[in-house]
Amino acid sequence: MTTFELTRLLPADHFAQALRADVRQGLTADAKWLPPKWFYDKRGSELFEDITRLPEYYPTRAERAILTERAKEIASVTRARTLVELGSGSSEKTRLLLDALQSLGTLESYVPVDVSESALHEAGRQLAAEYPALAIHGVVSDFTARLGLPRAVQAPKLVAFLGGTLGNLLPEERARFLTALRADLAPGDALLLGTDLVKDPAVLVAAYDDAAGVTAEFNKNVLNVLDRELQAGFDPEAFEHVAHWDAEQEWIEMRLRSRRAQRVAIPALGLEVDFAEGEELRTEISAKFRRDKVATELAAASFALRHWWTDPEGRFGLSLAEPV
Ligand code: AVJ
Repeated sequence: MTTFELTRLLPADHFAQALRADVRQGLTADAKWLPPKWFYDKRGSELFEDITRLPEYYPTRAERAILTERAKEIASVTRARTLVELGSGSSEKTRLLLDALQSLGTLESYVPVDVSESALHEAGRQLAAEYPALAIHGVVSDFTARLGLPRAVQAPKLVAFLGGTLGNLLPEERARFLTALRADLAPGDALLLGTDLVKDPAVLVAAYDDAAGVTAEFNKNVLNVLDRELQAGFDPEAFEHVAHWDAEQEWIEMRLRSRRAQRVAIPALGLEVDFAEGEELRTEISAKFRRDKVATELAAASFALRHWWTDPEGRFGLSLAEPV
């Protein structure tokens, strides 16, 4: 019999408080910025799903191709009883891992962890119907703040962090995140990590500035979130979507560029924010990796890279690492 339960690890007002703190900090900084996690309200999560189907946005398809090819091997190497998925979103690629672990016969429970309660509900409901033997325990959490896995998860566990979301963190945030994650793993557990790879900048920029304008809408949606949650006065159309390749840092930066000089009120924070014409607000970095960089960052957090797979075109990397 399927069980589906949902745990909120954070106090009820965590997201409201964190949003306020982030917006105050980011929009009063000299170079304005917002953390990408605020993209993902219901509309933002839907827009991201649309992005994954765009012809220009290759990472989802490339990662799925690797998982299709390697799921069986991942299952037999890890023999996981629990699959934990960080930033699970719609849990779409998860089925490949669930199927492989279920065929092997080791899998007992699935623990999706996400900031979006609506995405967890939706995915949990569907997966519960598809996997009647599986215990599903959704966790609403902010894994950039704390991971906080339910204590009771059966070992060995496989923690999957897919899609390239690690790249949304700055290098020092990645180091902190991987170290905290490592502390939650024991010998025999494993980490499955998806990372987008450095490639032709034109291909990268197109993936973040698609012809249909879906990514532009996704980017501007963060302003709708601020308008709704903080009664802010942003007009999303007063900003232009920008996708910039930073060749030195090897990351894509998404920005919102003010089309004109404007002052935006954020009453919930008692704040008025001035934008000069052409001023840019950074909304996301999406770092691109090379194998060596992944191995080095993992090693710095006491993980050993055991397997490294890419899609046939070498666009995306999937790592299987163990605690050491
Ligand atoms: C879900 C974080 C992996 O960085 O490629 C897609 C989000 N941003 N298009 C990424 C995103 C713009 C995506 N991740």
